[in-house]
Amino acid sequence: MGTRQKASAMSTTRFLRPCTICQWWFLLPAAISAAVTDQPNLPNDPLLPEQWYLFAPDDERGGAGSVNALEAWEHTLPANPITVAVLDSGVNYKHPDLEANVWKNEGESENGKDDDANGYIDDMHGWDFVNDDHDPVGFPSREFPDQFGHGTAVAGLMAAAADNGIGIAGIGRNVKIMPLRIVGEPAPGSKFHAGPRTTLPQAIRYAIRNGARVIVCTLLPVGAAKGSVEAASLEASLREADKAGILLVWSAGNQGRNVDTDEFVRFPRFSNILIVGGTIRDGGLSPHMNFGKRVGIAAPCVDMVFPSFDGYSRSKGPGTSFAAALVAGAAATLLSQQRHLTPADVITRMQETSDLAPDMAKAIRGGRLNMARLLSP
Ligand SMILES: [Ca+2]
Ligand SMILES: [Ca+2]
Ligand SMILES: [Ca+2]
Repeated sequence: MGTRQKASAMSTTRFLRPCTICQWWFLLPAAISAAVTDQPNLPNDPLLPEQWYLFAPDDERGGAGSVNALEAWEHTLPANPITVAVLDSGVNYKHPDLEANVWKNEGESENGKDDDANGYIDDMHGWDFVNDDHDPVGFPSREFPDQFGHGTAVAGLMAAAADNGIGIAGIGRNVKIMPLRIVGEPAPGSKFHAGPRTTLPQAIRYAIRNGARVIVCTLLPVGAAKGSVEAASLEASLREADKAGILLVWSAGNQGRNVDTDEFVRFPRFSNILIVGGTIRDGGLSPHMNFGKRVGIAAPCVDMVFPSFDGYSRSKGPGTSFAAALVAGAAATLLSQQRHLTPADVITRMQETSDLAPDMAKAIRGGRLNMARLLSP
């Protein structure tokens, strides 16, 4: 990163730092072919065999740290979808593996008018709060290579279409993605550019007022001065989300530090917020990921394959963004089956059904996500 670019990045992200999930993503051709197992009931997505965390712990494709989504899906009935707002760098909602599961604003049509009078013109599929426009797709950016496709990865791990013969299977069932772009550079030629201090509370309010039951956010709140307008605005929006009964899934971050201390005291404290840590393939916590008693649960955060801006990418991680995406997908699946659950209920249920690896109880509050047990009748 050059000096000018660095300065620009600093100025827009001092309040929120992008999780560094992506060292750099290895871009793969759009059409990846892989051997698909002919096991009955297994979704036909060609990259599924690489999604190790979906398999049973005793399956050689899975391992001790997997969350057994395959078994969870057997217990999951088709249901009206739960909308999850993805507050991130944008989502390529036209990606062929995502488009079937993107939220659509039924009250809106593309005509230059705010048909549903929600304050946003032509917000068919969410909103770009960075550019203040109706297209939250984000865009590939040379200045922000680490944000390239970040939101698309999170959305895909959570809710890519399963059993559609392409790419991966998202972990969630009955889940819709609401793309809300809150961080990144302005589009070329755009005059408007808002930073995360502004966009985060706006996006939280949009999610609340447009039907999301879950919000997933993978950016760390660091450094909003206490008593500042920005801090007050965020606090007010978070209180509103808590009152509205919306589960907020927040990644713990990737600094290897204790979130109960120092700068992380700014992690908001509301009962609807679930902070997610990261585990590795053997099921233990990743030593590189943040921990602490405020971390409510952990989930796999390594060796991922996911939709990218124009195809699929792989990352070894580690990154709690991955883990947060998996937890948000599992939580939304649970809510689709038991719609009356409050965020606190969901958090308790996830913790009670989680698995404890050795020494995990000392480091975080919950254990590792066990999706099969979470969804078992
Ligand atoms: Ca509208
Ligand atoms: Ca319209
Ligand atoms: Ca797929």
